[in-house]
Amino acid sequence: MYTARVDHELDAALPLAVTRPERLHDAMRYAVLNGGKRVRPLLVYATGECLDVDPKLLDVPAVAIELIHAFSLVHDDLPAMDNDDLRRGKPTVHKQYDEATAILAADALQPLAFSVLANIEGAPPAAAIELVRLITGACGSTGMTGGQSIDLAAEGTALCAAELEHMYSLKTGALIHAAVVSACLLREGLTESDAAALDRFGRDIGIAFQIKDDILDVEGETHVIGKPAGSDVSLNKATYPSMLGLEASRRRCDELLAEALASLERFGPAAAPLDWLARYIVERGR
Ligand code: GRG
Repeated sequence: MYTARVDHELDAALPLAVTRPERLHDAMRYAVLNGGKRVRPLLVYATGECLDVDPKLLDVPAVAIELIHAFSLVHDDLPAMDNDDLRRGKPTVHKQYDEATAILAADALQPLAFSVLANIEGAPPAAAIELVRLITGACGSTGMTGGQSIDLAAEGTALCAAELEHMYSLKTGALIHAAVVSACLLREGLTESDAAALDRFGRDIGIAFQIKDDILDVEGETHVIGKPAGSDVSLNKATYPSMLGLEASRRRCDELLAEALASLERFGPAAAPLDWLARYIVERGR
């Protein structure tokens, strides 16, 4: 239900493909609306449900965060980065269009995300500013972009578990954590201890998400995961399975899941959607 909701909101937020420049807008829509599990928006809605936040308000960070996620995937697939031809079972944006269009489409998705945040209605102005602060932090040089930089620099080198988890917490975890915290920012009167529990939940599940992504790169099949299986090995990436083995990777995922679920206990049945999503993140097949 929330997947259909965010898809509808994303569609409405994106410029129409018939609006000039048509090719750029078409590429932006392709980058965002070509499938995708929508895990980050689902985390926004599930956290909001846990805290009884109006879903209309949650649409705003859900859309903004998914637009930034789509931007990051377009850049991640470029020849200068992972040089992938397949994403979500379809040609990557630079393969479907061309490299310049892919770069520009990604460039335009980021300001669109922040304009969505700036135009939030029905929340105190301070909440909009807090959301911008949270999400700029999550995608900047000490968040996702920094993590990607560390990841690229680590190709062909050996990292220990702590270094890997630091990289994962930035590259992948920062935006996932921001999805959870964004809903907290929209809940007036949230106690510090509830906020801290959800903060821990977001951090644990963000790192688990990337370890599971690494496991799927080793064990998954291209037609199921929708991107080339084994690409981490071909790129000589420093990953959890390559450094510590599959068994240790699975164990660490399970530990992080257990910690994440423990953080939810205080919320009782209201946290059922978050509980489900956390399990999905470590048990998914794609
Ligand atoms: C966006 C500010 C900004 C910078 C870009 C290129 C880059 C810097 C960062 C790359 C970060 C990246 C691609 C991390 C990997 C995260 C990951 C596991 C992505 C796959 O997410 P899923 O499985 O994908 O949720 P779907 O297709 O389901 O949406």
